[in-house]
Amino acid sequence: MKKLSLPLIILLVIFAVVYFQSSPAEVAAQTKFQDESVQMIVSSNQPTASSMHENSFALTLKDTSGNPIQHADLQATLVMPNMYCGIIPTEIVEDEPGTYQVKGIPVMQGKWEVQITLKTTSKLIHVKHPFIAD
Ligand SMILES: [Cu+2]
Repeated sequence: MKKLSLPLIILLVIFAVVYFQSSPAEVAAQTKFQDESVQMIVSSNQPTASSMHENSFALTLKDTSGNPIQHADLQATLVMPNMYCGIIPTEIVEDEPGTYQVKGIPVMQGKWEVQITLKTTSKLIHVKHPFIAD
């Protein structure tokens, strides 16, 4: 068996590093938030969103004891960071106790965020869930 040459090995290592860095945390399939009263998980329901089509995101809300938070005062918009192409409204439906579906249409390809605001009795919580639209 032929030995791999050192330059080839170095190249392979560089490719591996670049490859693993190309799936950065900023497009993670899930965004988790937790503070002293609330835990929120936001998940993309599709690996890559489709621009000009409706896409959805599942949002689960629990208190710190793990009980679902129902009828939450939630708002969410779709926004492209660093662009001025508009703030896209979403529809939010609670389909199971404490589980909400956020639906909206990203109007162009690129990097987007679902920007979520949860209003509790004591404060506003802001969570950003990044996603990519093709
Ligand atoms: Cu844009």
